[in-house]
Amino acid sequence: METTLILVKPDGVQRGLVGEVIGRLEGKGLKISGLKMIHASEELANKHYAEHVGKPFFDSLVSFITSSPLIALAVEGENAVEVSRNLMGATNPKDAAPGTIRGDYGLTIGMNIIHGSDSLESAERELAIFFESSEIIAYDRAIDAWIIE
Ligand code: D4T
Repeated sequence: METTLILVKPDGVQRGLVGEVIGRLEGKGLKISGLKMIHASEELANKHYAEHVGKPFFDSLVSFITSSPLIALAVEGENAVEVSRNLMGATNPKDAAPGTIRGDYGLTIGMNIIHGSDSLESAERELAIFFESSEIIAYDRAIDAWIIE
């Protein structure tokens, strides 16, 4: 079973899309195993976006992600990384397919509503940035008997 990091970015929180995003993740069958609101510091943003240091959009990315609170989610399920990336849609909302979160709600790449780890390795690294291990909670859901073969 995989666990991935999902962020509802500041634009998603400001636009009242937190429930919509969580609803889509839960509706798909994924399980929330951690959830918190954070107003990200510059230090946390630099850590999370370390792979983008030096890119032309880095400064605006950090300033955007630290501009207002975000929601961090630990999301668990079979193939959770790939499944949640598919629900999100392409990085640039203009290219994201209708029916995906970015395809339905986004317009520009700088405000693309949601982040999801792009691999299991990234998920492990990013979950450790946003959560203490005690904040990710293992529990059973009765409904999983009707979701997972
Ligand atoms: P995140 O990391 O937000 O889930 O997005 P992706 O995994 O889909 O895309 P990414 O890492 O390539 O980009 C991270 C973040 O930077 C913003 N961005 C990206 C931007 O503002 N301008 C750009 O040209 C690119 C490539 C959007 C997402």
